[in-house]
Amino acid sequence: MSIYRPLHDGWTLTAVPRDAEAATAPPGAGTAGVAAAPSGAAPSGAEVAGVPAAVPGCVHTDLLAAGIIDDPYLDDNETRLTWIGRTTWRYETAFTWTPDGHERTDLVCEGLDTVATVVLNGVTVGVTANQHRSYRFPVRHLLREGGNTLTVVFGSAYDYAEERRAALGDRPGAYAEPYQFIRKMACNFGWDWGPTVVTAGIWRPIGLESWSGARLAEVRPLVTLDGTDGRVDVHVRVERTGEEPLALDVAVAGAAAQTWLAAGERETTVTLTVPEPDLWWPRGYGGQPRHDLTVRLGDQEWSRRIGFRAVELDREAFGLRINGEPVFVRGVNWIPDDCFPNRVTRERLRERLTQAAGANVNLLRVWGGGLYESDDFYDLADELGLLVWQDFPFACAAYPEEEPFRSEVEAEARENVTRLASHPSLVLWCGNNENIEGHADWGWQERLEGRSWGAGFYYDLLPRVVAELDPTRPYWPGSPYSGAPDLPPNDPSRGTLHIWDVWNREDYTRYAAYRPRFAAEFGFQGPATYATMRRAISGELASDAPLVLHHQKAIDGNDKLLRGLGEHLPRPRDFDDWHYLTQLNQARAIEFGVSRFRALAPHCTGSVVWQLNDCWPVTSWAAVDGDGRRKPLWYALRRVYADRLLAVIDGEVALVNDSAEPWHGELSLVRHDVSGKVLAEETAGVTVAPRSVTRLPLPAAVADPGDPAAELLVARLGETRAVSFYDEDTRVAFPEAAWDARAEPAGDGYRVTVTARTVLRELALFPDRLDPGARVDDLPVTLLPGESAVFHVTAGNLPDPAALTAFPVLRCVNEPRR
Ligand code: BMA
Repeated sequence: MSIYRPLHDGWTLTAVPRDAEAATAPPGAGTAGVAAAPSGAAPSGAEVAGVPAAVPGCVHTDLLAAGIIDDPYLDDNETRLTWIGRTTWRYETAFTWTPDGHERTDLVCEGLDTVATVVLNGVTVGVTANQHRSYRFPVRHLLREGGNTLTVVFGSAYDYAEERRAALGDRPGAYAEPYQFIRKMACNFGWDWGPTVVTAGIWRPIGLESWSGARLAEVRPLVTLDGTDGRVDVHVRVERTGEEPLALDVAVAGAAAQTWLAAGERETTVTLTVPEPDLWWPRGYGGQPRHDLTVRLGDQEWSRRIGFRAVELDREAFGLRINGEPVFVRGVNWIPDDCFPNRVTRERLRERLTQAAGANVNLLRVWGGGLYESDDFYDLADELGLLVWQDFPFACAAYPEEEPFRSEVEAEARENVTRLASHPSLVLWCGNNENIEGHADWGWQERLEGRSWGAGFYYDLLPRVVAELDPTRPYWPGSPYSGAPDLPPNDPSRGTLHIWDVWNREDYTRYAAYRPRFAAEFGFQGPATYATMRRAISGELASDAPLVLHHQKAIDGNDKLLRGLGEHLPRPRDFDDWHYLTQLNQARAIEFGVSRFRALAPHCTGSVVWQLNDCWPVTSWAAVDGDGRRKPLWYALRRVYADRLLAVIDGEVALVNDSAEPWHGELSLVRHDVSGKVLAEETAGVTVAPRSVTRLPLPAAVADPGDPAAELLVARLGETRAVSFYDEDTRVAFPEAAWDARAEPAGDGYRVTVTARTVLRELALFPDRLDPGARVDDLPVTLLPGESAVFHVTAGNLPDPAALTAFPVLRCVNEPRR
């Protein structure tokens, strides 16, 4: 019998004054001569003492809850909070304990962020410095009947990292912060979409586990297919205090086996075969059946839901095959959903992953500047059929390979490869984000002067760990990467590609010049939704207002937003224009890129848009903003990642059918003038085979406009419709928009019907302008005269529904000038 008791109550938080640190700080967290002075106005340790603390939690959220700091996500409060990351923090609690008759009691820490000294009743039981690991300390001999005290002292992450940097020599990175010198979520130190909020705290559960005789220490199920049979090799490790034989029972989907561990044995493998199980598939390819796999040792039970499926990676094309079928990846990059990951609940993950699935996404790439995510994350991905590509947590820097990092990296990799082995969604381990590219292309080699940069991790240690512990999953050394260390890593013709010249320098039409095998990152910024900006920023909202600029972390971000409008959209005259047009342009840019990459299948095998989500309210590349609201890009992703895509590309119609059924029907191509008059019409019967792309040249009558500035093309096949113009919007002679609109209560919100009297370019509705809780089902839509659009708005309460049909809620590109 084992007993688990969480220790989540009664914690307090105290800032340890600098002069008291020597006595409490762990080795390596000293301050001697390396730490810069705190840059914010720092309350002294005496000012923050005995504050009630949440466990799991972190210092920032505790101080916020206690009213000691302002919300780091609002205005520019971030700038006044730097001292937190430079302070030593003490968490303490007291608890009573009575001997429970067990031989062993362990203190189990599932996550300590990061430089921690764990002290029980005055005795140090552990000194740790890795947020990505869990720890277990045998403490039975230290526990007292009656009152006990548990203290966890967190040294400053900055002090630790800066000291390591001084000892090992500096290494280049994309940011001036020392994130590569500590095993902690890198983006906590600030990123080009994230604030600098260097956390500390007991960020995952902590508790006491008592047991006798033996304990199930580790279960690592490796699931493969053997022909049409499912096979699972269950690797089990036990920890034991005695030598009596131990019975182990393993069962899944009607198959079961018992095995015995003899005296002295601590590890065994049990193989179960399940004849012809229903297979687990990514969404769009089949169902996600899962089976309970249980492992029993005495009265201890470990159980996870596994899915039978096989993964292969074609290393030339970077093509994923699931159960033998090539899968075109319609992906998004995932960053930590909050700078304070303790706030990311299962409900929030469900909402976010459901948003990904709702945008017709089939893969999430967990980016290397973040975390190995929680069990909930992968469990939800399993359930929703979202494939997961997991980066090891290394990003955008040269990383030292010396101790303690070599041992820490090996330990965290072993733990997480084991922890995540049961999840069918997890299909790829990747060594890092952009570190191989940085080393090859960003001038790092000269600056390194021969110092280690992480190559030993990406080419040796990590692939060894994956091959040993989980040979069922492919490993790829980094992204971008071309398949061999001596090849240029960001070569479009091999492996994975990151495209960043668009956004940084080029017009988005440059996506058309790429023929990637696999586009693993490309993105374009847009501001957060209005309601999110309004919540996060006080005072005037103007694109160049200082507080608005504080929520833009990319170099020259707002200049790039404006430059990116190019000739595609008019110049904004005010904040409302800026907000609408730059959001729209973000959506267009990505729609432009993704439709081209999909049309290149099977030469191109995947597109992973940068990025799905945000960690706070910010102007960024995200489709869903920091408050969880969907930006126009989200709706664009849903269209451009749909199973069936119709796009007019360079004088051709591309018909992408990524479904299991053929797509046939009559393709209609109609050339109109901007008044709606039909100028030419062509039709053709088409059949697009399942999982294939057909490209048809446009017939001359619809390919060549009489006047490119005054005409447009409507292509239609079945339910799918695409409107394209022959010229950029800024050159099209649009009539001034006119429409009839009405809003009426419907269901749990309103139905807004808009009937066009003129062409309406990119008609969109932004109900969050009226009520932060209001959402619209779709946007934008381009209408021809006489056509109608019906928007469904979900909203609690709108005092004046007619506002749904007026500026700035309802807008289009050719709306009347105000
Ligand atoms: C890539 C990513 C991130 C970054 C993004 C936008 O480099 O890997 O590091 O946030 O581009 O610049």
